[in-house]
Amino acid sequence: TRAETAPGAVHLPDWLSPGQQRELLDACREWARPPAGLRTVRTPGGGTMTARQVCLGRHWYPYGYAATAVDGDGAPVKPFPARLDDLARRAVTDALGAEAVAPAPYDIALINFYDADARMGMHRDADEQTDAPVVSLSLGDTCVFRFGNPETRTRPYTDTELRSGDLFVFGGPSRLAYHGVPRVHPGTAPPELGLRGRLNITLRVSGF
Ligand code: MD3
Ligand code: FE
Repeated sequence: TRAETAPGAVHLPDWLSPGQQRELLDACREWARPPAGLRTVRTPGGGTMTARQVCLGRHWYPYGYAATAVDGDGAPVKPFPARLDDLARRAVTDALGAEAVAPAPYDIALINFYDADARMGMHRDADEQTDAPVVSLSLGDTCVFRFGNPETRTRPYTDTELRSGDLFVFGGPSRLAYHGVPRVHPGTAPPELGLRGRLNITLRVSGF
């Protein structure tokens, strides 16, 4: 049930098996522990993101990357495991075909933790190598994912639900589209996962 939301934006529901979801969730819980664990991201305007974040490879700060935490515990970021590069390459191949796989290795993961009230406003991701597709994996509660357009933060956009185990790949003309998460549906995670809330893992090529 591959769905192309826009050119280069491909949704593969249920791409991760229950066993793979469990394995990835356990790994995310480990990565979330200090040092260099779960952080609250501060925006330049003085606000905070409602989704909390763990990074692998580089910490993300609005709007750039750093090898060492510049707030919180100041600890070096956790390494990006090679198996996540393998996972990202398989994901891009399944969604867009082997031609779309970037030559450079995937080397950054941003993991967002959403509770029932967390949201993500409409934004674009342009702090990485933008010719490599972004890979997004969802775990836990279902959310409303809003996919916009490359020109404006506003309409037209398409709302889709992202569920536990879903893969979404954003490449080509969709790589610089505005997108956000206006809502999480609490209590919709697969019960056997034992997760309250939602996790989203994005895999990226830094270009460093
Ligand atoms: C389209 N994450 O980490 S996943 C983000 O669910 C981010 O946590 C959301 O937006 C989340 O930057 C949405 C879907 C997604 C992720 C990255 C993209 C869509 C994207 C990058 C470029 C275009
Ligand atoms: Fe994003």
